[in-house]
Amino acid sequence: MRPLIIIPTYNERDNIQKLIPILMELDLSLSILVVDDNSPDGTGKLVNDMSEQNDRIQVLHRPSKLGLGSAYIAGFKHAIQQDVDCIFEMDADFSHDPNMIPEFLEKLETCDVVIGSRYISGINVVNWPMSRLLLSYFANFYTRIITGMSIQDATGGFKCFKREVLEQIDLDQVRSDGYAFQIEMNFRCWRKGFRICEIPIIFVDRHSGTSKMSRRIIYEAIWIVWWLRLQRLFRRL
Ligand SMILES: Nc1nc2c(ncn2[C@@H]2O[C@H](COP(=O)(O)OP(=O)(O)OP(=O)(O)O)[C@@H](O)[C@H]2O)c(=O)[nH]1
Ligand SMILES: [Mg+2]
Repeated sequence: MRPLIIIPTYNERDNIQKLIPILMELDLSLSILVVDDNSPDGTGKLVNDMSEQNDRIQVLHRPSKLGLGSAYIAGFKHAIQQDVDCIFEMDADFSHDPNMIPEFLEKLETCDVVIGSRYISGINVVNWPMSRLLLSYFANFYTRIITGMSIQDATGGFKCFKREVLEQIDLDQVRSDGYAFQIEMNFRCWRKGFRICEIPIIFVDRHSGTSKMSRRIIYEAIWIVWWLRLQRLFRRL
């Protein structure tokens, strides 16, 4: 398996500087694609310097903060042009433990999409305020009810797709950006009949840097699940 790990970044200099060497030491034949939105803290420049030293590290520069969903779409399009077998989504801020990657790869032998789930085998979230945990937990409950998907953690951002999955999804049609982006990608995979599996992960709140969580991200997720339901009803998805 040749995995590609996509990491979108916006002002994650300290985190990415530590994360990339850890990923490289995992001794998997993985490569890394950072999608940076011209971070004012110089994240893009830092990764650029790293990529000149190591051809397993790549960086895609975008002109400004254009959103998480579109960063992943740009990364996916780039990824499927390359000789890789599976594509990961991963945050830069150490909420996602790099040591879990081998377990995703193992699970991929029997599934097409593997989601790192905070909500199977209990609630595995460390250091989040109760309000945020409740929001996330409720968002997942709401998503299950409205969309009909039985995924426990549909908003999680640590996941892996077989390349065939991303090749078959019409990436230009994906419209959402924040947590809704994760829900929409899962929904599209589910409607195409791909096997979606979850494995338990422990999610830890960001080590450093600032949060990009916003009200807009929540509102988007609220209406997108209804939009997905309608798309399904009219058999457009
Ligand atoms: N390229 C790009 N990356 C982004 C954007 N928004 C967020 N990110 C990155 O996406 C990943 C997830 O974003 P986070 O801000 O950690 O989102 P979160 O985990 O829900 O919330 P916090 O950890 O509380 O900030 C991180 O690596 C961010 O740097 C964006 O607009 N563009
Ligand atoms: Mg985070």
